[in-house]
Amino acid sequence: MKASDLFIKALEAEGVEYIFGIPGEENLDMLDSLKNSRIKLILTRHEQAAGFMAATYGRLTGKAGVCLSTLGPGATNFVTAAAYAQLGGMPMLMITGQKPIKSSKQGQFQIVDIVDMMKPITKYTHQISSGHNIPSRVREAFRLAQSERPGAVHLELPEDIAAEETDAHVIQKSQFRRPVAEFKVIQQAIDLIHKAKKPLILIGAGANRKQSSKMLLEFIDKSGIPFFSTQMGKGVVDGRHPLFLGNAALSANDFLHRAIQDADLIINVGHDVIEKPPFFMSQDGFKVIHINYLNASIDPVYFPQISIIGDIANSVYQLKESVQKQEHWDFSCFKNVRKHIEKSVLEGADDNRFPVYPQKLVQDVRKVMPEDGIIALDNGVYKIWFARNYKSYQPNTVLLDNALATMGAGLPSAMAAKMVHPDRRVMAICGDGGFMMNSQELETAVRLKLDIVVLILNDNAYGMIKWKQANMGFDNFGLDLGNPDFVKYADSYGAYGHRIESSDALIPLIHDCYEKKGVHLIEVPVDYSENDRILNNEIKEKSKLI
Ligand SMILES: Cc1ncc(C[n+]2csc(CCOP(=O)(O)OP(=O)(O)O)c2C)c(N)n1
Ligand SMILES: [Mg+2]
Repeated sequence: MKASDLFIKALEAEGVEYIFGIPGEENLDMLDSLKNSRIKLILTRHEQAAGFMAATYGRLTGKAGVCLSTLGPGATNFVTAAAYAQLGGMPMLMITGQKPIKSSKQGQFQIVDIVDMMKPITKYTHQISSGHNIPSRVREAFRLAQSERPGAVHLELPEDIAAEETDAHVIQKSQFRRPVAEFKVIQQAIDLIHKAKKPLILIGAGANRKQSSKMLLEFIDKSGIPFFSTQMGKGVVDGRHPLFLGNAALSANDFLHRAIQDADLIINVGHDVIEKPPFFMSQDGFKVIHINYLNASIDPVYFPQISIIGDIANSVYQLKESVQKQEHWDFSCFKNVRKHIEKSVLEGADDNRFPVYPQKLVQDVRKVMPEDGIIALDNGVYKIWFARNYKSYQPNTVLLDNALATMGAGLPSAMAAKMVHPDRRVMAICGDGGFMMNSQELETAVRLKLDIVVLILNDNAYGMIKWKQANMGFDNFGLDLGNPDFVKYADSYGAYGHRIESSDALIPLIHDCYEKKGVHLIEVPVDYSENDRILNNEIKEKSKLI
């Protein structure tokens, strides 16, 4: 068999549905092999977007998303997406081409050492130097990408290797179960939980990776211990639960941190330090029980006393079996904090000013999205408002990146989410800055006939950095930009462009867009004038009074 045919067969054996990317001449054997495969090639307009799509596919399915590029410039375009998958814990395989390695007449033209370049941003990077090794290398790449902690892997397939003949056979996936925690450590944890006066549960990104919602809900209901979530842990347990305190959108000085400071034990389910810390540990502060697939990485702000290592759902199940409500537990402060947060997240929901108030926008989006609707956020200051104020009802319905926190992933991740969940409403929410970093993918979305709505929050600036600039006492300088006419821009791609002229217009327009189907882009002028006052000052002052 031709080596590139075997490569595609190996991908099929892994259950691959799509390959996102842009082939170059070094991938032409592979492309030809793909012709007869059930795997669909999804051509994008930039490799970075293909990488974001593959990573999001992996994030939502647990199976590595696959993307393809040529050597040199195509492969270097994958770098940000690789880091996005690696830091975000999203399984993703990049396949890149290369000039022939046995003999080549092109000197060093376009040659970059891609395998070496990928080292710091992948779990595994390898050049395939013989057709014979394809089955084992592909299997190993998938195994590593998909095992905890999931991340990015890379295989380079040189042109001459792709074209050679091989008699190797595909290696089938092996069956395995995730290891589970030992009962002794569960008992130590239960002792600590029972002795604590004010235990508090934190739900982080790891709890969103596999199914752990059911067990967590049972643990929370049986123990009655209140909980909060990190930005990437949103939705694991319904945000409408009466014991849900809120979301750690800011790292410090929000209302929620009053509860965290009051706690003497945090039961951390699935957070690791790669996601922006929701709190900082100190020597004389609360204790932490770390529950995750892997042991905790120690950091100046994170040094848990007990680690329960193994399948999260099983660990939580074991805890649930043994936990008993304790008379001496005192949740009065947490309950008080919850009251303040519940009020605070709705503040501004009825503020009809135009340009639109971000707090109102968040609640409007909540109103139009069904329980299982997915919002995919790019990175900008609005991410804080959504993380803090938007209640998520189901796992993985808020796709945001608080690990690499890159701009540019909002639109591609929404597109991949719609491909994985064609029956759900999906919305991309981007700033004018982040949207323009991958706006060319509007063409891909139109070509794929995806039904998505893209909100562009327009402040004609890199607003997030303006907000930080103000927070740090710097003058307002260097962050304003100009924009295309977004309505015409969308129309020129064959998408539908809209601009709202009043705050009230947003909800009916979004419903219309979903009914009409197709790719809709809505420009929403936003009023960020109070970000600094509220996020940097008011919340801090008010939280001191709780
Ligand atoms: C690729 C990348 N470049 C730069 C940054 C730093 N950064 C974070 S948010 C931001 C501004 C975002 O602007 P915009 O998308 O317009 O959103 P806004 O905050 O204005 O709502 C910048 C420059 C980043 N996170 N990622
Ligand atoms: Mg902006």
